Amino acid sequence: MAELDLLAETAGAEIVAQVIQRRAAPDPAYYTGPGKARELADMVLQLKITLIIYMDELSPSQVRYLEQLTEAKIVDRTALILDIFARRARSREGKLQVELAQLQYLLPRLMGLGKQMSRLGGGIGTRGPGETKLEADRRVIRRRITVLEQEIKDLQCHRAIYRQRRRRNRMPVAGLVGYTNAGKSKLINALTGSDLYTEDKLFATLDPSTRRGTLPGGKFVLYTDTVGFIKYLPKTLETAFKATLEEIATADLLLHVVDLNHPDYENQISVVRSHLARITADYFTRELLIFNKIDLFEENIDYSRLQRQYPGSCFVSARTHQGLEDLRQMIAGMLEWSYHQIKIYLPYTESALFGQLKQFGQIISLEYLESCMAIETRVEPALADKLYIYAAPPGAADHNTI
Ligand SMILES: Nc1nc2c(ncn2[C@@H]2O[C@H](COP(=O)(O)OP(=O)(O)OP(=O)(O)O)[C@@H](O)[C@H]2O)c(=O)[nH]1
Ligand SMILES: [Mg+2]
Repeated sequence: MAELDLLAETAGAEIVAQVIQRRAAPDPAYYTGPGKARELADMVLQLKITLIIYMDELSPSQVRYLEQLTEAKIVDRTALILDIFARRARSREGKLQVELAQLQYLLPRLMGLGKQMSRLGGGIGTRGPGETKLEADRRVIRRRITVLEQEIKDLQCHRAIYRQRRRRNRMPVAGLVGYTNAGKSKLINALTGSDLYTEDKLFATLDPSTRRGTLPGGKFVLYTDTVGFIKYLPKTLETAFKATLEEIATADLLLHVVDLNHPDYENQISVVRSHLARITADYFTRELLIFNKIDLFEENIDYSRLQRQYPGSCFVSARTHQGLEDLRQMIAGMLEWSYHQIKIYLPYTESALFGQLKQFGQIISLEYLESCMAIETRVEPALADKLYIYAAPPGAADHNTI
């Protein structure tokens, strides 16, 4: 319920009352029991309430019955989140994704209305007067959905090309993931001196953006910001934003930012992990858990207990920059682990590849031979793939070729 408050505030609502009812199952007509619904109607009058937000998804007929009874606007949590996303969307892709999610939310609700109307509207075997129009509406919506899906796919192809170009540059990528409002954007700002938008409300970031930072030893890393997670993310939004999150499927490292000051942070960790484990198979091998906002604690934090519970995690404040040097060390360390140590015999003609090696790899030994350089090096997997063809000394490879 506290989170629902925050969502409502983010959407610009002012909260005047909260109502909770314990029930074995939702009432088919009023969601709460009819008695409780009438109580709500009284509250609407007394407190001049204009909007009621429900925690669960409501059926179209529940919305209609409740609107009739209370004369307030009825919204469920999914509609609320969709509304926030619609306000926040900035990029073309973000806007298209939100529109797609909204239409997918709307479509089955129109269907529901259609059935209702045809029953009201006509005699046996005739169509209700509203029905033909609704049919047309549905067709328009379906067509729009197809168009949106295609446009989103095109934009994603475009982004994949950029991603490949970045990969060709051999810069390792760290994706920032986490619950909404954990401080992902602020942490990127702290690490790179950028100015990404941050706010103490939910879903400040919708679009992925990337900034370059430096690691100890002078190597570069790219940090990619992503949309935050929330418990019970509406299905339509999950599908719409899945592709955006796939950006991080190719990241070398996933920095999972946690708001340590949030009363429910443990639960938030599980929510994020279960979402991500579904998106990327080897999530846990690439996760670095970062507890943020440690500046908000007046007494000492029991770091050793948290370290035991979450081994390999680290503690920072994106606000005061406390712990950032340790974090950079850990990022560099984790990127090293995934590095391959190989020995290659690189022809002098491969100067471009040698350039990449010097810039992005670590050269352990280098020997100038007659026709090539013998190099022992540590490089990230993608570059190692390119270098493996030079793993055999010149001449030796010929015997193996068929
Ligand atoms: N005190 C304190 N506040 C922080 C810290 N890091 C972030 N915040 C605040 O927490 C709020 C959320 O920060 P963001 O960086 O917008 O969080 P986010 O994870 O990007 O959130 P979304 O994009 O909305 O999912 C902002 O008001 C920040 O100023 C921190 O280390 N200490
Ligand atoms: Mg953000």
